[in-house]
Amino acid sequence: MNLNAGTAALNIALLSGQPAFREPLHVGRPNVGDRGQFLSRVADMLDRRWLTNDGPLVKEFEAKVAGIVGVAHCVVMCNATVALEIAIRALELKGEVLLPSYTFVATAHALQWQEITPVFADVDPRTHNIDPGAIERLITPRTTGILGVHVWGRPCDTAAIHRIAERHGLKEMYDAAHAFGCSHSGRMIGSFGTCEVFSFHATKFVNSFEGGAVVTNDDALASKMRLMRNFGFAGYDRVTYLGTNGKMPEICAAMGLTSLEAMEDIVAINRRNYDAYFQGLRGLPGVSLINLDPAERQNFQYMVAEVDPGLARLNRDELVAVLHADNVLARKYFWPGCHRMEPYRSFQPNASLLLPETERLAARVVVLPTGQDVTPETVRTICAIIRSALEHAEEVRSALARERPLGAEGAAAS
Ligand code: T4K
Repeated sequence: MNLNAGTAALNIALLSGQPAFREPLHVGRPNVGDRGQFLSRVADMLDRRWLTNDGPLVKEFEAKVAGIVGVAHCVVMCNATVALEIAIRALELKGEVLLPSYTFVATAHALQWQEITPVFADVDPRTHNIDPGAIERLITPRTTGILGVHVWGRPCDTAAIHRIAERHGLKEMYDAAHAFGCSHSGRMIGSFGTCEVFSFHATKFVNSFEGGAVVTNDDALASKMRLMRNFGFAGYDRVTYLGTNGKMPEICAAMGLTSLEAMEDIVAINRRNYDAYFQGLRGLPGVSLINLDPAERQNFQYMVAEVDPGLARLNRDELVAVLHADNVLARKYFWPGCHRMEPYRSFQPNASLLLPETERLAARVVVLPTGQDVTPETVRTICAIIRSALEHAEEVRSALARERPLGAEGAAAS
């Protein structure tokens, strides 16, 4: 049991010196499927002596992912960042591409790595996703595409983005790193735009240790990406395209297949925790959890709260510091926004003026632990810490001021 004995609702480590949890509770602790199945796949792989390069486990993983999403092609890669890079190059994006700044920095890096300028559009604060209304005014003659991100697995307004893309002759693709297993208007995410990219990183809903995939219904694009992920080899000694090494090894596909088999169990666990958090934080002024549409399929992988500094008695950073002291390693994704990270910060020093909603959101969001390692009892303790901290806001603030000299970011910045 991870809980420290004698944890009472009013005990928060910042005031008592006694953390609620002995071991750190991480956001993004991997979920692990059936070990027996995984190990037997690995044993078969070793017997076959086929370890990488489009092996049978990779092919099986691709077929299963494509089947779940309902698309013609799934091209798996070593991670989603490389998958984004390959998809961007295969789509022949260049010049400028529109995307949100409120995303993991890999989305922007995948463009900049190819000397394409990421142009950050503001987000809709209700969905945390790129605001179609903000896209159109940023389009210039150099714009070639829109790269939407389904943040937390909640879909972008794909219909509006599609209309804009068509009107301006732009390519449309999505970073669906968070959205495997989620649907939008009854259709699985993965089937929107020309292509979409999933992440199967260890911290994701379905994981293959490291991994990613591009899914598409475009036959020519899929063939091109298969060449690109394998140095451009179209057979022994014949290179027909500029390529890289984006291959997924067989052991990763073994984990991915095992993880796919555990999907329903993990959804059930995440859903149970989601309900427990809603119950635990109900009625708390200034702290709200994001809603997921019950009519759609959800993976419930991210447990996302917003702290309204006008209503809550502590701000987000103060609350994160409280939670860290209790060994709850809540995260401030995606603070401070890509536009405030290098190299974008130097390239576009005034970007924040165009991104007021992104700035506001990045200062409010806190992501809480969920997944197999988190029980409803753990959730109740986390919620009790949050309630207690807000009830004792003045004492918390004094304790934080004693711990951190003015202006220091401390634990909350990590
Ligand atoms: N697009 C979007 C929108 C994304 O969110 C991401 C990745 C990408 C693209 C790129 O996908 P990949 O190229 O990674 O496939 C984590 C993940 O590393 C990253 O994949 C993810 N998004 C992002 C949202 O979160 P970090 O740097 O914040 O955390 P990390 O990986 O150190 O893990 C978080 C915590 O989980 C750790 O503090 C400890 C725990 N952990 C982690 C691992 C890997 C474990 O307990 N065991 C583990 O094996 O980025």
